Amino acid sequence: MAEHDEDARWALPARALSGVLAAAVTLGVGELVAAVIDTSASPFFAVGSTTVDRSPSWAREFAIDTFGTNDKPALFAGMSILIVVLSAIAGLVERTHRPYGSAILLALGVVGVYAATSRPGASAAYAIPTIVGVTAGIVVLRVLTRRFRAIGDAGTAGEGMSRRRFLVLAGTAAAVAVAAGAVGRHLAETVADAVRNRMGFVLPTVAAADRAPTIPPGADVGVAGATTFATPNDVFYRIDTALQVPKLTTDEWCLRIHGMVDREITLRWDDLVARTPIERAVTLTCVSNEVGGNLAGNATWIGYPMRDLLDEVGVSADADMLLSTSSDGFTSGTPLAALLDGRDAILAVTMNGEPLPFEHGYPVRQVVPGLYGYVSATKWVVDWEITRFDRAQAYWTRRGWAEQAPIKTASRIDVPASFARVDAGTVTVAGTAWAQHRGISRVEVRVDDGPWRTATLAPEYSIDTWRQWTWQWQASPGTHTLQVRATDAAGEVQTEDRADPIPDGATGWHTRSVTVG
Ligand SMILES: Nc1nc2c(c(=O)[nH]1)N[C@H]1C(S)=C(S)[C@@H](COP(=O)(O)O)O[C@H]1N2
Ligand SMILES: [Mo]
Repeated sequence: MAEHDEDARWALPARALSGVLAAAVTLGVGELVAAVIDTSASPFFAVGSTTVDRSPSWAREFAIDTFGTNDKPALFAGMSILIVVLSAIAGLVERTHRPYGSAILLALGVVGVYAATSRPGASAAYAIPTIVGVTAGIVVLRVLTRRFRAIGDAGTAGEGMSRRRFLVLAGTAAAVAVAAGAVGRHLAETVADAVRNRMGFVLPTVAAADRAPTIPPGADVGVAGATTFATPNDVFYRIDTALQVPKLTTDEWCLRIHGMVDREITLRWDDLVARTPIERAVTLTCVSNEVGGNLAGNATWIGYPMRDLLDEVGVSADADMLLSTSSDGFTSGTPLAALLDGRDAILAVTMNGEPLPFEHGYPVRQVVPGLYGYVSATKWVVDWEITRFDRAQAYWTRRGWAEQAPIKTASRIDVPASFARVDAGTVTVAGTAWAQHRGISRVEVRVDDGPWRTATLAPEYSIDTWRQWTWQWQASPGTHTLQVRATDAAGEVQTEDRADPIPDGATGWHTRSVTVG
């Protein structure tokens, strides 16, 4: 009897583990099969992507506020915890109420199939990775949850399994899950073709007159911790809805231009690079950037003017929107007026002297000075529909964000750092300010609500880029509050009124507390 109790105690964790292993096999096998069919058919990533796409705006705001650019790892962690809990329950239930544990796995499979087959560009085949994965998972669950043989019964053949046999089977299931998952992820991630294609990318030659001006040494204020004028690619902020970065080759890429145009065309890579490129530095900003936040970056891009293409297809006078779509189904709605008013809106193919990183849109993305990214900066862009704002809605507009979203004037204190302690005397305060496509004409700093003092501006590079500034502060001991505000080139002072990022960008003055000791 004692032996029997001991066995039962051991059985519960073993049952829960069986469920978790069954789920792991489901996901691992699903990953492997998806690598063969299409990486976006992966059950795990399909459910994740669908969650991202279907989540309400407040959930997105909460995720970005709480996790910043770690919002994806946070989503994956949340999904993993949920899967572990549900599958452990499936393991426990399968032993006592067979086949309800299998039914839980099956239900998760239905969610996976639904998510996979509703991905952009999905076919019925997108269901296969989940179906194969769930089938394998249910087999594992049934095998591992067979009855244990009571201790001392070792001699009786056919009556349940021994602990040793369970451990061997469980170990095998774990190994299969890990191996299938690792191979699947590896195949998906390298996506060898696209990586090779990007490595062989030939940078376009830009005529001397179309090159970006050289960055003057003064554009960087040379203060440790201050924002650099040029943002290196590896630290450039990344915001998108893609859980798996699209990996297109230049051969696969094409841009279909259709809708309210005289001539529909499909532009292939060779057609694009036969055009005349220009090179420009442009500062991108995300509408989700909070006051004082760092969802902005400045790069030098080479690309092909969007206006030339629009002129070529002949845009109808009634149209007012360019609805651009990425290969993974994201859309943005850009006012045609902004694309035709002479600003340097381009289909960019390079970023800071290298082919676009995959994360930033390889092989082709839009860069439009003066507009927040969600209404203009479509990465992996493959489709342009010329339409009207009263006929079409883009991804974030459907989720409560504004149709029109010019970048608001903003300024930020970078140095001293948040809650820094500095020595009394002369303290260098430094930061950045932006008002893309209008330009920054002044930055002012004040201490403890005192009078505004004019900061020293770095030379203006262009109205489409941010402008760094410094201010020498005669700091007295104590805790002080620093505040900054910028004025754009039209003389409009940055508003003090606090607004949230949603629906069209945060406002308010950046404030920082500093202890002088
Ligand atoms: N395909 C695609 N393009 C996209 C997005 C996206 O989710 N998918 N996000 C946009 C948003 S909200 C911003 S702020 C910019 C960010 O560009 P970056 O990641 O290169 O900094 O990309 C834009 N382009
Ligand atoms: Mo954004």
